[in-house]
Amino acid sequence: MKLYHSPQAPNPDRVVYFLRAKGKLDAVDLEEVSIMKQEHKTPEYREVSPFAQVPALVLDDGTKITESRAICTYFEGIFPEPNLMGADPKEKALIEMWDRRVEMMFFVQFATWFRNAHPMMAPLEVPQSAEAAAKGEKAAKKMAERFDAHLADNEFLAAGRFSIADITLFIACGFCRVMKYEPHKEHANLGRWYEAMKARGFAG
Ligand SMILES: N[C@@H](CCC(=O)N[C@@H](CS)C(=O)NCC(=O)O)C(=O)O
Repeated sequence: MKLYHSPQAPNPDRVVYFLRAKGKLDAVDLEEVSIMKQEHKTPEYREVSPFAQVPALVLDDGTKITESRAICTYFEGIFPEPNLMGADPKEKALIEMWDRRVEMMFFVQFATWFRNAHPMMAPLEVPQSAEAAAKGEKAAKKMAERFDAHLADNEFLAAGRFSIADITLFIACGFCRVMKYEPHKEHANLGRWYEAMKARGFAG
């Protein structure tokens, strides 16, 4: 199977880190797609990913899976160990709850800020909107405070153990650097958690 990815872009990185945490990065052929060169907008790549987004996974039978979390769900199914998405209904629900909070209430908000404010994104976000940027910034920073408060009493984000929710938050926090914003340096609990994730190297 082939995984289309863009190094340093957060959604593809999320999938690559997930697969690495499974110890299965060598199970896929990695093909790089440069977003900055707009390679994701070519007719050939749109055959793989009609919405022109990265990552995308193409299975050996030709099935195309886009959406980073859906790709992770597939990997979780074929590579069950170590479990990263929940082993029973309660864990699955708690992990999904936190993972969706990271994705929708933090990362999408941050991306709205970044895409609407960073000059590098001007060719991709047409037109950029200062108002949208300000709303995204405010919402993302508010959510970082909530993660920090949660991590005051919790070693991991969800279900008391390492999971996809930690991977998604780790990637998102690291990516915030592009706006000279490092939530893990502004919040002590988030900082302690971030260092623990780094030290762990996502070995599972
Ligand atoms: N919801 C999608 C989002 C994918 C996405 O937005 N990918 C970005 C890279 S991080 C992209 O392809 N951007 C291209 C563009 O905005 O033109 C997922 O989780 O896979």
